[in-house]
Amino acid sequence: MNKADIIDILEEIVVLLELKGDNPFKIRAYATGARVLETMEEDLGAIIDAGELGSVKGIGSALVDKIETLYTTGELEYYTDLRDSIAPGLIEMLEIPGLGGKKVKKIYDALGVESIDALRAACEAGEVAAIKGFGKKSEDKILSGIANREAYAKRHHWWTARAVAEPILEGLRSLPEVECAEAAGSLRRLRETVGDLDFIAASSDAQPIMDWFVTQVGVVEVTAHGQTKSSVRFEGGLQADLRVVPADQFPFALHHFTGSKDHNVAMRQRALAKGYSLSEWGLKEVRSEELKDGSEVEIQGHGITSEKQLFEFFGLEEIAPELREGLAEIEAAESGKLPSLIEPSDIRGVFHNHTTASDGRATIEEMAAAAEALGFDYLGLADHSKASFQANGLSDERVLKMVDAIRAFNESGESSVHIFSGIECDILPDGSLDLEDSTLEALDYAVMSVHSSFSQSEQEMTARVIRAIEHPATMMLGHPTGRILLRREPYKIDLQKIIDAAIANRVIIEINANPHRLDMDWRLWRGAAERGLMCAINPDAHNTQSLEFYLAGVNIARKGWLVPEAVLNTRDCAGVAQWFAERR
Ligand code: DGT
Ligand code: CA
Ligand code: CA
Ligand code: ZN
Repeated sequence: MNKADIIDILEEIVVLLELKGDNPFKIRAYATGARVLETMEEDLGAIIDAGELGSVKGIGSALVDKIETLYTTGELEYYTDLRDSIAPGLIEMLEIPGLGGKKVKKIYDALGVESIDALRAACEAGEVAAIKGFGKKSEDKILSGIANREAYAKRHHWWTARAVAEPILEGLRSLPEVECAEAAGSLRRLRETVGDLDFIAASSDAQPIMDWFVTQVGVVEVTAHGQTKSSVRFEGGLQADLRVVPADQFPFALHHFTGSKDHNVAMRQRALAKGYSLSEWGLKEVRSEELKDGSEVEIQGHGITSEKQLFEFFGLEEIAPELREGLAEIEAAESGKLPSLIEPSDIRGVFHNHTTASDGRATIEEMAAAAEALGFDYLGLADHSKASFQANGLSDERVLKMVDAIRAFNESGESSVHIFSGIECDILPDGSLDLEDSTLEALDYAVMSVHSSFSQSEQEMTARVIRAIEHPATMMLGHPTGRILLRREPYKIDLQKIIDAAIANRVIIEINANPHRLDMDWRLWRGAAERGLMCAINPDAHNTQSLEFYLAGVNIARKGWLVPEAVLNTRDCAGVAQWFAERR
């Protein structure tokens, strides 16, 4: 097991021990151990191999064994036993925003509630507000957390859904009976969250495909097993439908089940205006004389073998699935005005990533190597600033040291990737910045983000962020609504005013490409870019693997109709350096 996963388990042990009300010294030992591992620069494997883990400061004797066991076997009986010793309902409660181990324990001790349903009932009866240390406000927060959790439980992050869909799709395509197969629906439209998966396959022999589908690894329930349609549920709750159609229907079925519903409605209207009824099976001419005498009109494919031909049949350019949201894409396709969307290969580097200097898990060297492996020309490192103390944010002094370290790295010639030195500087509650102007000036660029006082009024929050945007050192605005998809609602903010201020001050707004954020939302990008807003795709990576999130960011940029020119990451290293320099 790698270091990052070991840290996750140690941190989970902390929460579980808190929940049990275990000895505070023991709890602190695990918390300290996790933090020490996080900031450890040496290779964990090398230390373990040398038998030196026990002499690392902050790693107590009880932890040495456990970390070594996790490292070598990937498992830890102590941890699984601990988890099993706690009622599953209590562990579920930890998923409610704002409820950690200590609070869940307080509630349990006071009221004996052991499930989310019981917790909701207790909140509704005002019993939680009466517990010492809680109040009406935290009770309301728990209630809305439960409500959101239920609404959210039905959907899944795109990134997770794709990981489930990919092996199924590959498997389908490799079956001898399958001519072609595609994942349709919201997954194909690159929506930020996915309700269920919709697979379409072309074949004249559906039964073996159905039988294969319902016996896949990860299927925990088969909800339908028909001749041409089956439905299953995977571990983790995601459901999937598979439909098998004859090859000549495939483009029509694929188009129909890709949706969106609004897009389909608009396409059908267009078809009707041209004398056809369009469905998932094909096209039917609408001839009034035949309809009158009651004779059947045949459904035909009109020689259409691809979605491209289907669009062409109706005088349209091919519309990329991610644009099919019923937002005037058909009008644009009719007049040849669809954008040449940005593609993953346009991305030359990314900004806003973290290192071990704050709460990231990889060093400058490791991040640069990972960026190089992705084929990037440059990498922006933007660790947290000091107000984000829980993330080990950097003081002015530490920022300047980091600038030196990055300069030394660049001069060492160790990597073909150029590092831009940045910061993710906190926007304080009054809109002032967390670092001195002189510190900010020493950097190549600065991303400004809100990480505190989320409950300000819309007016306060909007004024706060605009004040930060107007600061001359601000080059990018980070995750402008703070939303965590399926978990935390955006804070209240007037984004149209923010967009206007960003354009007026030549500030870039990021697409935070973490699959749990995807903030700013794709729905706003088309209009904003038309008005001149520049975008940066920022994975907000806290480890080397997460640099890959840039792909989720490109998805959102495409959904937002963005062309390469609107995105800073498509410029080469010199172009980016020039953009930063001109902004000074
Ligand atoms: P999801 O699963 O909630 O993330 O979203 P979708 O878009 O995947 O929706 P889903 O799975 O219910 O249906 C897949 C597609 O099938 C949908 O995007 C459009 C098409 N479709 C489903 N129901 C209807 C309908 O009642 N009318 C029309 N025109 N199309 C439909
Ligand atoms: Ca779906
Ligand atoms: Ca579906
Ligand atoms: Zn942030």
